Amino acid sequence: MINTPAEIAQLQARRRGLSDRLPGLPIALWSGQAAARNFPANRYPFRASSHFLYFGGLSLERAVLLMVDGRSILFWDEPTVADALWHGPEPSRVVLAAEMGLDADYPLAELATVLGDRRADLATVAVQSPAARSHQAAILGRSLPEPSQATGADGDLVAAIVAVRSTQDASALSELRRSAAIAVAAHQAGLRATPSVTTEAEVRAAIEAEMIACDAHPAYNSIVTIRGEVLHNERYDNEINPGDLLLVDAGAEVSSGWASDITRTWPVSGEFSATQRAVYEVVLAAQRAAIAAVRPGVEYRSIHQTGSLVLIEGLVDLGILQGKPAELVDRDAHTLFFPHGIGHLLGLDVHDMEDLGDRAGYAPGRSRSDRFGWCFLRLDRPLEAGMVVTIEPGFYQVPGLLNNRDQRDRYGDCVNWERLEEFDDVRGIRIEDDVLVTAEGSEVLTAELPTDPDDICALMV
Ligand SMILES: [Mn+2]
Repeated sequence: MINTPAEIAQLQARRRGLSDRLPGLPIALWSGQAAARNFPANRYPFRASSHFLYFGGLSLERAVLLMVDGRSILFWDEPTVADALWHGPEPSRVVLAAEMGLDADYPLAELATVLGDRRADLATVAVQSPAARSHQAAILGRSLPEPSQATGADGDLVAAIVAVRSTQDASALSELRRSAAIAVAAHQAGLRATPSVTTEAEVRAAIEAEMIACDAHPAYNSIVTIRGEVLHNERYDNEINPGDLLLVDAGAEVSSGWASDITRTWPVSGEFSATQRAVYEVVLAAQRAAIAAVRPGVEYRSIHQTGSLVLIEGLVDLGILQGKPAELVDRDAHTLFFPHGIGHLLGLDVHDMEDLGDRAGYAPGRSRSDRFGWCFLRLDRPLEAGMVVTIEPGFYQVPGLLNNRDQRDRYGDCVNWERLEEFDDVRGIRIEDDVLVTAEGSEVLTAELPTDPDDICALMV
C-alpha cells in the first residue's frame, strides 16, 4: 500500500467536500500524460495534474477520476505485456482503485459509456497536456478554454476546487512539512558547499543532490545566483567570488507532489560586508514583521503593506530613501527596490492553483491592481486557518527599474542616489519562508533554516 488507511479516508473526505459543494453535478478530473522529448518512449518526467492528484492521491498517467451520484470511479487502462517488459510489474487497476479509496474502476475507453447521458452535464478543469486536453474535448463534446476562463459548470467546479484546496488538511500538512524539511536540508547542503566551490552550478548541484537523495526533486527551477536582481534567474554559469551575495530560491517536490519554497541569501565569503549586512537586516525586519502579522482574518494585501512599510523605514534609516515612510509607501516608493508581491499560496503547486489564473489567489470580485508593484501581488484574500502562504520580501537593484526615466522622474526626490551608490555590492536579497496560518496566528514550516545573518553564515563551515 502506498496510501495509508488514514490517507485514503482523507482522500474520500476531499471528494465529499467537493461533491457536497456541487450537488448533482458530475465531475471528471484528467491526470494528463507525459510529453515526449523526441519519441514517445523518451519522455519528460510525468506528474499528474494537481487537481487529479489532490482528489485521487496517486500520480497515474492517462487516468480520469469521475465523481458522480456519490460514487468515485477510476478510468485507466491496465498495463500491457510490453509495459511490464520495459517498466516492470505494476499494480492492477483494481488495486490502485482500492488505494485511492474508489468505488469502481473501468478501462479508459468506457468513460463515455458509463457517463451515458450525464456527459452533457459533465464539469472538468482543462489540463496542460495537449493530448489529454483533446481527450477531454472529445468526451465533453465541446472545446475547453483555459481554466482561468472557465464558465458555467466548469466555472462552478473551479470555485469549489479553490474552496476545498485553499486550506490544508492533515495529510497535506504532513506532506508539506516533509517537503519543507527536505528543502531546509537542501539549503544547508548549499551553504556547506559554498566555501569549497567556484560556480553557481556547483552550489545548485549540492542543493538538488540533497533533494534527489530524499527521492524528491525541485518543485520549480531553482534560482542559485549572484545576480539576485534578476528575479527569476535560471542561469547557473557565473563564477562565485568573495564579495558576492548568493541568492538561493529552491524548494522541493516530494513524491506525493507537495511543494516547499525557500529563499535565503548568503555571502560567498561567509561574511557579509557592512553594506550587505545593513540591507539584509532591513529585509529581515520586513519579513519578520510580515510573518508576525499573519493570522486568520487578516487581509494578505495588508501583510504586503506591512512588509513594504518596514522595508521603507529601514531604507530611510540607511539614508537610501528620504521622506516620511508612510507617505513613501503611499507613493509606492518601495516598488523601486521591492517590485514583486510578498508571497503566494503554497500547496501541491509552488504557486498553488495558479493554473486557475487569479481565481484561487484573488477573492471573488477582486482583480489585479494596475499600480506597478501591486500588480504583481499573487494573493489578495483574507487569510484563513489552514492556508499555507510564503512570505518573501526582497531588495533588488534592478538597473532597468532604477535607471528608467519615468521612475527617476517619479521617485527622484525620494532616493539619495549618492548614498545608494555605496550599496553597490548589494544586487539582490530575498528571504522567504513557508508559513501555515493557525487558529492563533502562524507557524513557520521552514523555521529550522535560520534567517539571522550570523546563524546563516555559521552553517557554511
Ligand atoms: Mn515563493
